[in-house]
Amino acid sequence: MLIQPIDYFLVIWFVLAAVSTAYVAWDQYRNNPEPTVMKWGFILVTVYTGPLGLLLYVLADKEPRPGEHERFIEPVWKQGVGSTIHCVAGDATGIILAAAITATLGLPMWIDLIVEYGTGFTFGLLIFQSLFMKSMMGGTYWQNVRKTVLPEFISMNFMMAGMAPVMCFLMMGRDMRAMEPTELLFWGVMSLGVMAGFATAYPANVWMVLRRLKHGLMTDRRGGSRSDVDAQKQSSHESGERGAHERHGKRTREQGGGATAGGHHMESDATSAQLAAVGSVSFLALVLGMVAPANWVNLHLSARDVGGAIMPPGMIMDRDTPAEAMRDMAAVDPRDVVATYGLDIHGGRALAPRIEDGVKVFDLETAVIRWTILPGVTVDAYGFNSQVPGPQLRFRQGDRVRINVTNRLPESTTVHWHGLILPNVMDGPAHITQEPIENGAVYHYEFTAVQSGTYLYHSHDHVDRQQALGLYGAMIIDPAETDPSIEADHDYPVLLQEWLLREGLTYPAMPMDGAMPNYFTINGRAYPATDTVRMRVGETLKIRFIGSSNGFIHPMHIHGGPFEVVAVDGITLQPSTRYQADTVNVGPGQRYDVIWTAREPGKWLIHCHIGHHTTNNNVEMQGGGGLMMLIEVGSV
Ligand SMILES: [Cu+2]
Repeated sequence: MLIQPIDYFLVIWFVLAAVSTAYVAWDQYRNNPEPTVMKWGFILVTVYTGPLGLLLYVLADKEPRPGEHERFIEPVWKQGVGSTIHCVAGDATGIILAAAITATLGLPMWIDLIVEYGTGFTFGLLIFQSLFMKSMMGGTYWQNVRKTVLPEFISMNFMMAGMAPVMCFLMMGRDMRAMEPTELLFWGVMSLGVMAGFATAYPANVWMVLRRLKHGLMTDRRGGSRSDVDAQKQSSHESGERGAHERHGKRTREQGGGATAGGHHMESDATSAQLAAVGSVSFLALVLGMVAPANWVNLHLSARDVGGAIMPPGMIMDRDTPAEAMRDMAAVDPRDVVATYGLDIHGGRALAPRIEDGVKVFDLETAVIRWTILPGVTVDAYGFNSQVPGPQLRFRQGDRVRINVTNRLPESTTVHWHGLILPNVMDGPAHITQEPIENGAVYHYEFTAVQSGTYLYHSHDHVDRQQALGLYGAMIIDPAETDPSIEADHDYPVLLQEWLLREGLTYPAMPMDGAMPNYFTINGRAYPATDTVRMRVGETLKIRFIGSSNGFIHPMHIHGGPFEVVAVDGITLQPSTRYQADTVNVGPGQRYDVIWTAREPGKWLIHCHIGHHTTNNNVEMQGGGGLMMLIEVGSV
């Protein structure tokens, strides 16, 4: 599935690459007078570089009109292209094959790079360079391998110097789907890497062609004629006439039987000092290209470690950012979403228990859902029973309660019953009191409610990620004996949350670089999509503020006069310790039960007093956004 704009671009790119390759292959075999190995060089490079490969082919190699190939390919820049093509065809094939294999094996990136260099060098040397040379020069295969080691070394070094940084920075950049050979992005990065490698290898190839260390392009006519530019120049000198491609062609054929002395004497005029200098610089470039990225990205990680994570824009990722941190902060994969819910579906709906042998049984199931927080704005959330917040669990003090938790997330989870006195093994922290619930598994939590009041439940595995993505819900325990002094005409829980939604992807919001939230919800909705409580003058409203949010404190304020704080963290305050306030700081995990009296008719606000938390993506809509809701009071 395509989940980012770049994916659509890549589809178009690869269609163009396929068309370009088909054309180059067709034209090479149908029209172009060239040795087979060179035909394949252009075909492969066009596979990797798409329309750019086609461009190079048409501008530098494709015979413009019958009989013109020999003269057409003469310019040095074209010879340089040809030389780079047969280097890149082999090297890139080796590098890309190695990258796909090492990624699948889950090897760390720094090992990938070394394996890629080795494979690229081997492919280039043993396949393209040596075969190419052999077809040009004759001689045995191994003689040619020996002869081409140095040119291949220089060319491959420069090629990798260009390709390695592209791979490191893009594969381990924001969108690490680029690490996965199953993703288009991986192949896109490979293509871009080959283009960079081509560009960095090109100057050295031009030099090597000039110094006759390498061959560039050449002509191979059907019926035995064969020449390259060197041979042609020679023959032109001899005959005083150019373009006679048939004339000297037979020579190379004739000496093909193993003679080491080639028909056109490929002898380089490069001095040892020049070779040493170019070789050294190429090696330095290689080292720089392979090592420098380690200053910025963590090359110890493998494709498997990062699992195709897409990181939030602005997250600081450096050379020692652990893979676990990346996975926790990564976007929810839209491909994991199993269902989409609109504004007509509310979160925190009361879940009726079934009674089994006197036990109140609740079933909770986690899943990845698309949840609407505003008209036209959805988050990819982790939900209990496909809602955000999870369903409200309500039971009575003294009840025996069993909660079956089934996990359908792409990762393990657990549930913690926040604030409750219960057996340790039922408490929920992953790896501390229980093994995490893996995907598809069920865990049975069972306890007797000894307390009463306002509580919450939430994930206690990868908490920073899972709770931030929606795994929380209210747990309301009614006292065994009702206490009229803490009851009100209306009862409304307020579960707070922060969200980070960018470019269509949902990241767990956290108080850290790059993860700061831009949407805020009360009961899974941002204002103006939040509920409105309707009541009449003289009536009372019990608001249960629940700090289900993951990393931020919200000073929750109610307009229209003070309220009375009657319970804190589920504990009912003695009448003498209850107090009046108009704002309570609701921190993560905290609960405040407050009773507000409707004194005057009108629209009264409940909102967070941090201005930014009452905006939607920094925009105020209809007077606000985010953590805001209305109490609409009618006259008596
Ligand atoms: Cu706030």
